[in-house]
Amino acid sequence: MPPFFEDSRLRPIAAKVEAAERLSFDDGVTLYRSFDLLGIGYLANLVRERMNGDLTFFNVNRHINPTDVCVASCRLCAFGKKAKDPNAYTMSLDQVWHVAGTGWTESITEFHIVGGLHPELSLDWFCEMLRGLKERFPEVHLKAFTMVEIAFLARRAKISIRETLVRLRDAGMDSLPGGGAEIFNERVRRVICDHKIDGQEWLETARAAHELGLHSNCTMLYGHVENEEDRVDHLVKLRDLQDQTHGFVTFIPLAFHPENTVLHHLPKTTGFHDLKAIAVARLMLDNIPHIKAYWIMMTPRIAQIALNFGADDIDGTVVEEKIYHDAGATTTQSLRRQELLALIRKAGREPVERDTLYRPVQRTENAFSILV
Ligand code: V47
Repeated sequence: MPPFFEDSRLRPIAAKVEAAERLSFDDGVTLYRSFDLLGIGYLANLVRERMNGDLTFFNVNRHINPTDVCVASCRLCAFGKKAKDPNAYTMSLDQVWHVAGTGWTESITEFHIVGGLHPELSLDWFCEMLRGLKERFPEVHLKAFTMVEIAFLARRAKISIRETLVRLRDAGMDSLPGGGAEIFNERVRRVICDHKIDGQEWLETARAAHELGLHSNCTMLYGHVENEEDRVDHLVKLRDLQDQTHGFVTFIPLAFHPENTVLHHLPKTTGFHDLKAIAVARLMLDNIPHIKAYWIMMTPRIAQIALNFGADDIDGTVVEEKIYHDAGATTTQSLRRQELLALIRKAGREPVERDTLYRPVQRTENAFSILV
C-alpha cells in the first residue's frame, strides 16, 4: 500500500525510490526543504531495509587523539589549539601506546586515531606510532588520519599524497576515517575552515587512498552556514567519487556543535534536522553501503530512532571522545557493548558486532574472532 505523504512533492521521489532509480540533485534539495519527516523517513527506511534488512552494526572501538595542537584554526572547531596554548597537549609515543591500552572493558577491534595538524610531528613519528600500536595490539584495526591530516603530512614531508599513504599503510594504517570533509563548497569553507585543504583536495586524497586499496569513510558537517544546495552538492560529489572507486564504506552526517567555537552564536541543530540528515543521506547515497548514526554526536536516544530513518550503524563504544565534548556535547564518552546491544534490540533491529570493514565479530568469554 503506497503511503500517504503530507508533502505531495515527495510522490515523484517515492516512485523513483520504489523503482530503485537514482535521485537527482533537485530531488535532494526537495527532500531537504520538505518538513514531511515521516514521509522522508519512510522512504529512507525502505532503502535501508533493501540494502541491510534489519541488521544494525556497531563495533567495539576506542578513539585516540594523539595531539590537539593544530596549525589550522578552523572556526568550526573547539578541539584544535595553538602549540603555545597552556591547555594544548601532545602525547609522547609511549603515552599513545599506553592510552591505547587503557579503558579496556572488552576486547577492542578498532582504534580510531585522529588529531590536530601539528607543526612538528613528522610522518616518521606517525609511522613509528602505527608500528608500535601494531606490535602491541596486532589484532586491532588501525583506522587513522583524516584526508586533511594525510595532505598535511604529505606537504610537510615534501612527498606525494600517494607516497604518504603508502608509507602509513606499510607502517600499519588499515583504513581511514571520514572526518575533515565538512562541506565541499568553497564559499562555506571560507567561513568554517579557511585554512584546510579545499573540497577537491579532500576528494583527490580519498581517491588516492581508494586506488591503493584502502577503504575509508566519509562525512558531511551540517547545521552551520551551509544551505540545502551546498549539502546536496556535497552528497553528489561523494556519490560521483564512489561510482569510480567504490572505496567508501560508511557515510556519517555530523551535526555542527557550536559551543566553544568562533561560531558559538549559531543555533544547535534539532532532532528533526538530525533525523532528516540521516534519511536524505540514505536516499541520495545509493552506492555507499552504510549510514552511521554517530551516537556521540546525536545522543543515543536520537541515534536509536535514526535506525528507522535510514541508518544501519550506530558506531561503537568510543571510550574517550574529545572533538565533540570540547564543543559542548553532553553525552557520555563511552557506551558499553551491552548498552549498544540494548539500544539496537529495543528499536526492533538485529544487532551485529562488526569489525571496521563490516565483517561480523564472534565473541567468546575473553576473545573475539572475525568471521570471513
Ligand atoms: O573532522 C569538528 C567534525 C569530525 C566540530 O569515520 C565537528 O567512522 C561538530 O570525523 N561540531 C571528527 N563537528 C569526527 C569524525 C568521525 C566521527 C565518528 C566516526 C567517524 C568514522 C568519523 O568532527 C571532524 C569535523 O568534521 N567537527 N569540530 C564541531 N564543533
